[in-house]
Amino acid sequence: MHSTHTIGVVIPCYNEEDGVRGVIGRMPQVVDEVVVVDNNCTDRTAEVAAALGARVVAEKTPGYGAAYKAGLRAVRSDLVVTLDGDGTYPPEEIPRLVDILLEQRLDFLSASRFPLVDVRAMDLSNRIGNRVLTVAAALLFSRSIRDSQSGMWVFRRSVLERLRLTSDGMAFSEEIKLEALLRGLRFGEAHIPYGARIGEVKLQKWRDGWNNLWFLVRKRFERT
Ligand SMILES: Nc1nc2c(ncn2[C@@H]2O[C@H](COP(=O)(O)OP(=O)(O)O)[C@@H](O)[C@H]2O)c(=O)[nH]1
Ligand SMILES: [Mg+2]
Repeated sequence: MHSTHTIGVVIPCYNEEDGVRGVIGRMPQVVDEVVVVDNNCTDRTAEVAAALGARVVAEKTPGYGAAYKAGLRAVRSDLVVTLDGDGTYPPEEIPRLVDILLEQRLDFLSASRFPLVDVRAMDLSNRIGNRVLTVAAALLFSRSIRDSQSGMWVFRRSVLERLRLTSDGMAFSEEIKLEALLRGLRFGEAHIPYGARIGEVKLQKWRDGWNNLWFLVRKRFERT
């Protein structure tokens, strides 16, 4: 709870039993609600999350976007925060990011990982891929986003009904930011430290990278 606003965190998980334990353990006091999406996990993610007090929502459709759509339907708090179940995004920064959202009267705040505080947190090919996608988004949509692929956002839950969110895959991350910008929401970015991952990487960089680029092109020319 921050002043009069309740805060809910949504964490999409595909086999993140070790990561999610750490992430929930790092949640600051201001957080009222933690929703963990169990995206067909075959490990103990759901049990671990429930034992630590999270509400676990099961989503059978595989993919990062599908997991988020289920989590965003389930969360009830006034302000929604998202992050990965792998320990890379800092839960400790939630109070500061919420302050920025409220003080600057924003609707949607995206946490930017760049410039990287710890270069070991992201390998070179991922850094290049991120750059390519960010430049492509800027050229196609004439909007500049410093970190188009960031998975940590803070927004008012009430804005969700204004966003058209379609992607079931990794493109969900760029989609939600572009939707926020294109629908005229008050959008901002704030820098956060990004750390190395706990557990196995789920991103399939070539496949997901191409899909995300293709998604941007399609979205650009589908626009009405
Ligand atoms: N890639 C992927 N991630 C998923 C899926 N379902 C849930 N997730 C979660 O989404 C988050 C992002 O995945 P991650 O491997 O950390 O990708 P990265 O942060 O872009 O390198 C993690 O918490 C995953 O466990 C899925 O089907 N695919
Ligand atoms: Mg991650």
